[in-house]
Amino acid sequence: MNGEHNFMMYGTPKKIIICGGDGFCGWPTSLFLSEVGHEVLIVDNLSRRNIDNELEAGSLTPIYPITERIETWKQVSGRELRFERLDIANEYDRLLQLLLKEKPDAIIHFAEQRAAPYSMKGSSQKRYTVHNNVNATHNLLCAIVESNLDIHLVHLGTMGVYGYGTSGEEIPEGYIDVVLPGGQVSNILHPSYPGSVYHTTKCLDALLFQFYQKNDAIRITDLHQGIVWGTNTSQTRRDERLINRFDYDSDYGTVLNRFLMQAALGAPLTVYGTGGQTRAFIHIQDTAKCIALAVANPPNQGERVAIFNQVAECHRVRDLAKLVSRMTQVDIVYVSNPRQESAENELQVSNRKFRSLGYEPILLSEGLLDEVVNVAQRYAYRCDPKKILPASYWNKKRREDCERYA
Ligand code: NAD
Ligand code: USQ
Repeated sequence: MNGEHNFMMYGTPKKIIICGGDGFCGWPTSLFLSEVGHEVLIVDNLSRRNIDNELEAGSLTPIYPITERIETWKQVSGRELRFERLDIANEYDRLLQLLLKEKPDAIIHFAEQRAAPYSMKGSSQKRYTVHNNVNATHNLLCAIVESNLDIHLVHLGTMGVYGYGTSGEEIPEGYIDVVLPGGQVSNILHPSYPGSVYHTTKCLDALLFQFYQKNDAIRITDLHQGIVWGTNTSQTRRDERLINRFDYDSDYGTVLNRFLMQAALGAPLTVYGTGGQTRAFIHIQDTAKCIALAVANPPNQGERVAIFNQVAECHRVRDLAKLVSRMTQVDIVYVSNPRQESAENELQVSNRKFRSLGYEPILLSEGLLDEVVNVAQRYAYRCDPKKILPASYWNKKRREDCERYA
């Protein structure tokens, strides 16, 4: 697998706060940034672990408590990670004090409720997602301004802000030329067209970034990431206690990881609708690598929000199912779609900006089999099959259709 790193690419060591550093993307990124020489402080309120309890659906892989994770990393690498339990959406004063005390060079912001199905489950989850995500982002921006420090904010956004290729053209990186009614050409934020309450919060984040950059000249990078697949990285593989989480349930499990787990159980692969949605994908090791590149290449002060598409390749959902099915001889089942989404879409995405910084993506063809054998099959005994079928519906009609054809 293309997992080699030239550490020179990642610049000089910095002090970095990683909000959401206990999560699926945050944990391996924390280890990677520590490995390349940065000083890392993880901030997390552990809400994701609580949602596991609420949904009665844990990670397929056995994840260890955050303190044990950090002690293990010290044992295997000799490097120090620190942890602060803090809710960045609801504890503004503590957040500000932390920035004033630590004076970080950069903050990486993963700390949001990130599952589209969970955000559509019911009014309490919709309201929680908007409250948590918008306040988390806004509190970080306010605290950076109030601290008077020059802190580079790197945010994990989503490809879903673009609306999955509605224009039929290659999706550019964040900005698009439009002809205004007077005939003038203007380069503006790409129009947003979100497909869930969760994706809508990422569009609201983008507007907050645009405003705070314009008003306070904060350095901001927004990474529009595709669906992350894979579990482990060169760092998390170094000890069982560093293992990353692997969500497989219908609310948090993302499509490819769900297919891998279903294949390991010998359960049919659940394609929603026709499986005609095309999406962008990236391996978890590349998530960490791209973030390290973003930290090493901040925008200049006063420059508009830097937007990168953090993706490796695009695939149609039914093609992914066929690929996994060919590899494992497991059947495919087409189930009613619980989501309000187009039956088919085309998607082409530019990732030139990361490519120009030296990013060489890991492709599905390189790592899929390893995931099936070393993760999904190994931990299949921990899966609760009752958590596989959809449990959240975008609206009343989708629920009725799913129940009718169940
Ligand atoms: P995750 O749920 O595994 O991790 C998020 C972490 O943030 C959790 O540890 C949670 O406890 C913490 N958190 C949430 N709200 C918080 C708050 N108010 N204060 C402090 N900590 C808080 O999610 P993930 O898959 O690691 O995603 C991380 C980010 O990357 C999200 O913003 C998500 O939108 C984005 N992203 C993820 C994917 C993917 O496929 N997983 C794809 C594109 C973008
Ligand atoms: N799908 C199936 N079968 C399944 C699960 C999903 O056919 O068993 C389909 C869905 O209908 C959808 C597609 O697969 O068309 C992708 O679903 P997903 O759950 O893998 O991805 P999504 O809901 O878009 O969300 C995930 C992450 C989110 C991130 C987003 C990136 O949870 O945090 O922002 O991917 S992107 O999709 O590029 O916007």
